Order: sequence, then structure tokens, then C-alpha cells
Amino acid sequence: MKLIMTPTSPFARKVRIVLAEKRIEYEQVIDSPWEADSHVPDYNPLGMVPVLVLDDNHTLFDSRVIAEYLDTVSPVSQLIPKDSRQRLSVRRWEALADGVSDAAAAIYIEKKRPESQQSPAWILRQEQKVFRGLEAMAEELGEKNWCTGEFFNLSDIATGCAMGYLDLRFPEIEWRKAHPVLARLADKLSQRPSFKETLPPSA
Ligand SMILES: N[C@@H](CCC(=O)N[C@@H](CS)C(=O)NCC(=O)O)C(=O)O
Repeated sequence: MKLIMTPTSPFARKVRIVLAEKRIEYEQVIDSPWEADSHVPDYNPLGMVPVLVLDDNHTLFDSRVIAEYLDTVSPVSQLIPKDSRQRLSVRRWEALADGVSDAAAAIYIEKKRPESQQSPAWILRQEQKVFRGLEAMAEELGEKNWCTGEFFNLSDIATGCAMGYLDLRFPEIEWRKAHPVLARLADKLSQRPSFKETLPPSA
């Protein structure tokens, strides 16, 4: 199978970490949806990465659907619990962490527009999502070992990718100082080969 991706996308990184944790072989295809000659819309009508192209050319998007599929393909390190209550808790965390990545990406894109076309009100709205999201994640993590309790799973991966994306695009946001429990989680995640191998190139 092939993963259509960019090396800086936090959503593609989430999928790459899932692939690494589950030891699934795949081919990376780098294709930025922002380039005029991008083929991403041929694979995903929404024109977004990541897209997983299966061996029979069936395409899967978005990252949450891909992660769910991959977790069913191999029994190695289960990342989404089978129990429905625990599963909901993991998916909720993933939605929260992905929401932080979404808002951060929206700010980054808005700030790339000419200054006269940028909307400060829009940027502020997205910043509030980032700060409230970080606060909620820190509060829910508390002193727990991992996001949802004793076991590493998809919620930790999504959270690690959101924090990594903030470091990449907004190093001036001092989330580690504001939320030491998140810093502790980020340090632990950064030791895993799957996180090391997928570090985004510096901006
Ligand atoms: N909900 C999607 C979000 C994917 C996403 O926002 N991808 C960005 C790159 S980080 C993208 O392809 N943006 C292109 C666009 O918005 O047109 C997922 O989880 O895969």
C-alpha cells in the first residue's frame, strides 16, 4: 500500500506512527496538496493528505478512518480498544488532539496570506481552540501514565502529533511551561522509535 502524504502534516504523521507501531510495510508518496500540479485530488476529492491507497487501488481518507483500518489489519500493538467505552474515550481524545492540529494549521495558512488579507478575528478564534484544547488535554491527562490510562494507544499518538506540530509551526507557544504534564508525555513519546522516525523536517 501507498501513503500519499507531506512530511510536515500532523495527520500524516499520526498515520505513519500507527504504521510503524504496527510494523506494517508501505510506500511513501510525497505530494503537497498546495502545489498546482498535485495529484492529491485524484485520490481524495477533498484534496487533503493523508490518503492511503490499498493494493487494489481502493483509497482511504481521512487519518481517523485510515488509523481505524490499520488497527484491524494487524493484531500487533492494538491502538484502538475493542471495549466500546474505552474505544469512545480514545476516539474522543483523538478528536480533541486533531482539533488542536486543525486549528494550528488554520492559523499557519492564514498567516501565509498577505497581511492585508489576514483576519485577526479568525486567527484569534483558532488560537482560542489551540489554548483551550491544550488546557483540556492537560487536565484530562493529569498524573496518568498515558492519555486514557495505563496503556499507550491512538490517543497518545494524536496528542504527540498535535504537540509536535505546535513545536514545528509555533515554537513561540510555550505549552511545555504552561502544561508540564503534557511536556512529560511529549518527552516519553519522543523516546519511541515511531516518533523519532517521523519527526517533521524543521520549518
Ligand atoms: N481531517 C483530516 C485533516 C487533513 C488535513 O487537514 N490535511 C492538510 C495537511 S496537514 C491538507 O491536506 N490540507 C489541504 C487543504 O486544506 O486543502 C485528517 O484527519 O486527515
